[in-house]
Amino acid sequence: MQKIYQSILERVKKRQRSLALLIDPDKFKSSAALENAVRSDVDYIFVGGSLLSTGSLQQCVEIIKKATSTPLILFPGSTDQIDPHADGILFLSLISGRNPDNLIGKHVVSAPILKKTSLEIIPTGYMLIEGGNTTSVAYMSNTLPIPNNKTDIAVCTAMAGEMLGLKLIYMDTGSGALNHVPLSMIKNVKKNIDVPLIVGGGIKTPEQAYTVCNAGADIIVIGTVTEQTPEIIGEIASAVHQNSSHTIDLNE
Ligand code: 1GP
Repeated sequence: MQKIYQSILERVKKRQRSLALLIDPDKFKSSAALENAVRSDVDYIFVGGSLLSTGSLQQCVEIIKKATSTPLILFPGSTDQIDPHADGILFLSLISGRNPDNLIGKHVVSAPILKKTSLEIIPTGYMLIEGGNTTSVAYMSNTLPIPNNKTDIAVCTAMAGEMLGLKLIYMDTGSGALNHVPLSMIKNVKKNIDVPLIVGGGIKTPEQAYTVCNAGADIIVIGTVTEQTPEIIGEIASAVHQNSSHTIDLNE
């Protein structure tokens, strides 16, 4: 039973935009972001990072599960970021890149581990978009992000991902990116796919969250800004949920 994915589909059907909070176990030093998330109606919590050096994924998952029943979804940067106590996992194919390890190699390694868990596995086409600086994910994945003015490449990549059977498309400029994914790119990708669209990276204000949703993102992901200013989570959640009643004009 694909409970999380079904909830995403239902929210998309009702035109409800969703907010996901990304928690990087390395940066999870205080629970301020988590406390704000619990208070602020965050819809999903993602946990993971491009590189874990000091933090403990297991400890992080345990603390979050104790604090909230919000669906906890692993967003793994590597095959060792699997914890059976989470609710689900984005099974990521880095389709914007040409690194075979991120297209199939790591999946082969993690498949037998995942098979032994009851994690909901959500096949996700992950697309890295150039966001104004070199992010950890671009460096660690050894892939080239799609240039932010190459909307046609982004659209064709997303369409191919959907045709391959991936259930979500996640466009990301990477954690700590200077810029979020361009609005015109979001609009064009959204127009050309039917699966839900996640957009993350470089979203720092409620206004940006609103416009990114308005451009066509079904779920937006925020991380870095919440590590610096945890109290902004409530304002961003309001902006995202306020957008839910708004009818998106994809022809704008
Ligand atoms: C990164 O999309 C997430 O994968 C969140 O990015 O940390 O820049 O908010 P930020």
